Amino acid sequence: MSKCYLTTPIYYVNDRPHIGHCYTTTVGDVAARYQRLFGREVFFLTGTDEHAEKVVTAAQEHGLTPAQWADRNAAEFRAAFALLNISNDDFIRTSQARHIERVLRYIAKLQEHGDVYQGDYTGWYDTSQDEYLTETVAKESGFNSPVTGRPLVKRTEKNYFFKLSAYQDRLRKHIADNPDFIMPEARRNEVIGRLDAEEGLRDIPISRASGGGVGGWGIPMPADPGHRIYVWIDALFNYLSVVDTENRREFWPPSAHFLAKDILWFHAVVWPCMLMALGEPLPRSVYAHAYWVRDGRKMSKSLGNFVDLDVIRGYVARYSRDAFRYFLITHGPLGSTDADFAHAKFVEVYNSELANGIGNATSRVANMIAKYFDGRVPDPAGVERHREHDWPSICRAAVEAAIARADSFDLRGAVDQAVGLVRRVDGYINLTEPFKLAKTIEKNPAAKGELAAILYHCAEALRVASLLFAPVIPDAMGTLWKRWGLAAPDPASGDTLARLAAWGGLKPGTAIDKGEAGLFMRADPAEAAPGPA
Ligand code: ME8
Repeated sequence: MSKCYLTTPIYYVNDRPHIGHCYTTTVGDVAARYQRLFGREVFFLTGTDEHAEKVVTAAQEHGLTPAQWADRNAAEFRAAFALLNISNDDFIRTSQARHIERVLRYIAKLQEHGDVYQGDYTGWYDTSQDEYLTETVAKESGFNSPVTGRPLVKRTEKNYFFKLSAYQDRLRKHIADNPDFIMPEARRNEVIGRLDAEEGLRDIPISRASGGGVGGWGIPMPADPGHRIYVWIDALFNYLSVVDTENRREFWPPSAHFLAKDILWFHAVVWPCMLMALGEPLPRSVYAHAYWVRDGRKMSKSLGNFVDLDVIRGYVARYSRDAFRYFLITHGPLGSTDADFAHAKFVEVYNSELANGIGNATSRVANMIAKYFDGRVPDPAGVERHREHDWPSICRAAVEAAIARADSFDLRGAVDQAVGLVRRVDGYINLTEPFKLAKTIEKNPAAKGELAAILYHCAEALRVASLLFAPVIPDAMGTLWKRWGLAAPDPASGDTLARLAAWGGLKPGTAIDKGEAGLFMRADPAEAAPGPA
């Protein structure tokens, strides 16, 4: 079985999770669920980044040790991901021994090979992001953090350096030769533009003098406890450390690292060069999506407009976790443009695509099967009608398109294939009017066969649609399968999409339960957004 390794950033534990963190992890989750459904063996990783200076500061403000503060917030991240039904295979915390041991080994290896050396470093430091910026970037942003707007600080440190400069040419060639290495294309062009504009990559500091505010927090440099490994270097290694074990090694290299544009440089430039120095194959793709904004403005603490965990809980409680996932995936910033989180839009999408879409179509078809066929899947045999609706081909094309889209991480494109099938089923019902046909059966018994064929095609097409919906709305599709007497796909026993989606999976005679209520109840657009905001 082919292997697929997917990752999210590991998130800082100075604060609680918000929609941005939940978004990237949901993107990773949906991509992972599609890949499992396609029959690949998936390892999906998320976790927390704990050795940042801002974790120490936040802990102090709360009268706790950094470890206590990290424990508390790491638990919040886990809870947020459980709330959203995230199917990660592991959760890495950089404070764990399994990670620390391996980071020490990687650094030692880089030192042995001469890729890490000691020297002085002076540069513009962004304390809010824990990173040094190049002179060009610092100047461009008016010597303020391009992310948070806080003033940059000029710092000089005795440091260990990584020879980034030595890998520049190889990196450029790799980016040029592999169009999918940095996605989407706009981001790739940005990285290429910056690489070309810079006077050449400078070597980067990978350590911090321990006195520099970090205290005892962070991983000490091998054989030099006076220095601690710079949090970003420590963090990037998580992707390797987690699978650098006997039974997970084959997952390397990752199929994709998912992240947002704020941290693309680290992932598309620094990380691959470190991997080259370690002699490791490079990730196939680094996928950097855009940002969630709110009502047209950047989400930030000072504006108080974050969609935070409490707001997310409110949405999940009122509309279901499936509905929240669906909105993130279909209306989020997966491409290169930012996406607005607006309540009115959420309700509109929920009603039109979930309640009135897959929810209504499955109820409508199940109700007619209940009424006209005693709740048993009718037998379509021997009836040929509406040849222009070649349902097996229509479904096959939708499945193929969904696979192609999901493989290139166009998750909305993949789920849109399911939405498209539902629309076609609705259109087919309006065209064939089975409810009118049912009234003619008494006079014309042949109409019964036609009715059976129409409803069978509708139900079977919806079954195929449900498979394509499942990675995004797994709870609702699980409910549907139970009602319709279908087993949930079990990829481990060879249930791949290609096999499951083959026409005819719904067996005539199977009992269909129409359920107490539709899969998604219609929402009231006039109701205020779930708080607290
Ligand atoms: O950068 N819209 O952690 P972090 C969309 N620890 N996504 C957003 C977002 C928004 N408004 N805000 C945040 C770090 N994100 C490092 C990463 S990885 C080796 C180390 C998401 O807690 C997005 O994925 O600041 C972004 O890249 C990430 O959160 C930053 O999380």
